[in-house]
Order: sequence, then C-alpha cells, then structure tokens
Amino acid sequence: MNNLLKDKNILIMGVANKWSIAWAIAKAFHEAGARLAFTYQGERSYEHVKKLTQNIKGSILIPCDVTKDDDIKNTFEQLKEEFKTLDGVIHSIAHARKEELEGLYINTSREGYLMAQDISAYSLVSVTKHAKPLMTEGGSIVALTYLGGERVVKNYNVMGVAKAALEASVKYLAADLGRENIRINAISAGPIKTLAAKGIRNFNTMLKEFEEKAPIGRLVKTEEVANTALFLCSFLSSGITGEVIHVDGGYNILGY
Ligand code: 0WD
Repeated sequence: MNNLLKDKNILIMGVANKWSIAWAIAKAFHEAGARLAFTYQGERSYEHVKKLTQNIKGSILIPCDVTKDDDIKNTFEQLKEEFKTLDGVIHSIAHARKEELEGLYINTSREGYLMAQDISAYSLVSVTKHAKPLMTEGGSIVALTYLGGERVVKNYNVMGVAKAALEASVKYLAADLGRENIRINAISAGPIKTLAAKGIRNFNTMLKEFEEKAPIGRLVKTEEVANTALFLCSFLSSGITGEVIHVDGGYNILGY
C-alpha cells in the first residue's frame, strides 16, 4: 500500500476540516506516496487546510470556489506550473441551501436548484475539462455521491437530484475520456457525520437507521471510503470507469 501512488500527482478538492471525507482520502494518499495539492473554498477552510497539511511536505494549497470559472482555470494553470502533469483528482464537493434540505422537494426554489447543481454536479464537468490536458499519462477522477441520487431519501431533496446529475455526468465523462486512459468513477458513501452532513435535517435519525439496518451492522468509516478512493486512483482499478461504487456496508441492496 505504501507505494501504491508513489510519485503520482493528485489534486484533493473539498477539505473543509478534519472531519471531511476528503481529508481522510488525503491522509491515505499521502501514506501511499502521492504528491498532493489541495483546493480550499474561502478563508474559513484555508485556516483549517493550512493547519491540517502543514506536515505534508511539498503540498500545494490553491483557492478555488467552483462556482467561479476563473478559479478553476487558475487552479489548473498553477498545477501545470508546479506539477507539469496530473494523475488524479478527488472531487469531494457539494452544497445546497440548508432550508431546502428539509420539508418537501416541490418547494425547491430555482436559485436553490441551480446552486446545488452548479456546485455539486456541473463543477465535476468543468474540473474534468481542465484536468484533461494535464493527464498526459492518463488519470483517475473520483467523485463522492450518496444513495439519495438513486432513490428518495427523506430531506435530501435538491441534493439528491444534484447527485443524480453527478452520477450521470460520471458516466458521460467516462465515455468521453476512456480512450485517453482517463477514468472517472464515483464512490457512494454511507452517511458520515461531517460539516456538510449536519446541514441535512434529522441527519442523526438517518445515521441511527443506517446503523440498525445496514448489513454490516455499523456505520462506515471515512477510512473505508479513503481505501476505495486509493483503489480507484491506483493501477488496481485500471479496468474500471463510469462506475458508482457503494461504500455503505451493503445498505443500498436492501428493499425493506
Ligand atoms: O454523509 C456524508 N457526509 C456523505 C457525504 C455521504 C455521501 C457522500 N458525501 C459527499 C458530499 O455530498 C460531498 O460531495 O462527500 C463529499 C464531501 O462531503 P463531506 O466530507 O461530508 O463534507 P464537508 O467536509 O463539509 O465537505 C464539503 C465541502 C465544503 O464544505 P462546506 O460545508 O464548507 O460547504 O465542499 C466544499 C467545502 O469545502 N464546497 C466548495 N468548494 C469549492 N467551491 C464549495 C464551492 N463553491 N461549496 C462547498
């Protein structure tokens, strides 16, 4: 495992703080020998990311609000300068208005719908477009999704619809880039207590129900999501693209 990503240049997008799924992935990739760059969204995240990455030698921090085309363009221009080539991208970004992550989906506003789609789905398309020219040796792009993109999950609402768009985008992008040995996959993680998750109404009820019903009889850990991301960014998964891999202890197979 220690050298699985040796000398690989990887961009990690979506570390908000130490509980972020993206941070668990970064730690696993660092241990596997990867060279890491991190984007952060705004001052609040910057302080957290700077503190978290201070012991990751050679790591690069780049400001990137994915709603801004210039930020995305600038991010990959900086990576071209610093890394020359890129081998992987982790897209661990999502956002929706708190007030639309509760109640009825039918009450979703146009602004709220477009914002959730822009940050949580379209951003993968734009990031992939800018990453492609740097992936001269091929590459692997991994996005994070949730079961609410496949079936109705109470209160997930507009984020569920954004995740459905994200998962479809993974497939279309995989079809576009497969012949250039650029693979795009998604990890559908079980519920994990993070900053973003706290925005979902009754998230603790979702956690409790998951723990009771999931075939493995417990919550999934961010480390388990990180191990799957490691697999997807390594040669071990060279034959896999356009997939949504569930790391949810089997919860998605249940029909009751
Ligand atoms: O239960 C969970 N936590 C699950 C999360 C289960 C299954 C999937 N996921 C997905 C999320 O939908 C997301 O795509 O995993 C990904 C990471 O989410 P996370 O680790 O749960 O949450 P968090 O640590 O909050 O990271 C999401 C981050 C941000 O957080 P905040 O809460 O500050 O908005 O996405 C980033 C941001 O740092 N983000 C942005 N980054 C750039 N530009 C933007 C933006 N406009 N908006 C949010």
